[in-house]
Amino acid sequence: MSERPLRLYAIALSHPVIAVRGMLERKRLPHRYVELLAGLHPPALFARGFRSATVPALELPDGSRVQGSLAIARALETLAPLPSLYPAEPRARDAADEAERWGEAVLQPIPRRLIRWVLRHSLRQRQWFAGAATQLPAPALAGIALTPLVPVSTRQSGRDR
Ligand SMILES: N[C@@H](CCC(=O)N[C@@H](CS)C(=O)NCC(=O)O)C(=O)O
Repeated sequence: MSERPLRLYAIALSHPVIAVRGMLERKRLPHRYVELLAGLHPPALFARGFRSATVPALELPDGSRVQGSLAIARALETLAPLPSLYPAEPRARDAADEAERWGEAVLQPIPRRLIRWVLRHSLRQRQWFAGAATQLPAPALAGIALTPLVPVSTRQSGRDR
């Protein structure tokens, strides 16, 4: 019987998802890309057995689930060590680890907060988002439909400032 493929659960425009797609590409790992509806992805992840609300979320061939781009990088290194995502030379490796930590803790939250703010405050941005980041039809109308959902979604993820 053939092994289950890796499955990457994602939403469009997510920067950590784009990072994980780069990792899978570098390692040439075949996988299924499953795009969820942005904003409603947390319940979709829980329904699939994940324990937290964020993408990227990866299901491994043995059925185990990993979330968070850093944890996914480590899991992929274990699953397929070569080619490595990291430099071999120890000092370069330390620098790569530091850059990775900074990217996750400091850089990542900035665009996330910006997009939540503009989605709350601008209908035009909600309409753009509906077209660019969801599979919803008729972005102009979908943007209006998102109006009451955006504050709920940002409150749920605790980042509505
Ligand atoms: N540090 C995490 C961040 C994951 C994250 O916050 N993903 C966003 C999309 S970019 C998300 O799914 N947010 C949903 C929520 O916070 O409820 C990583 O690198 O994977």
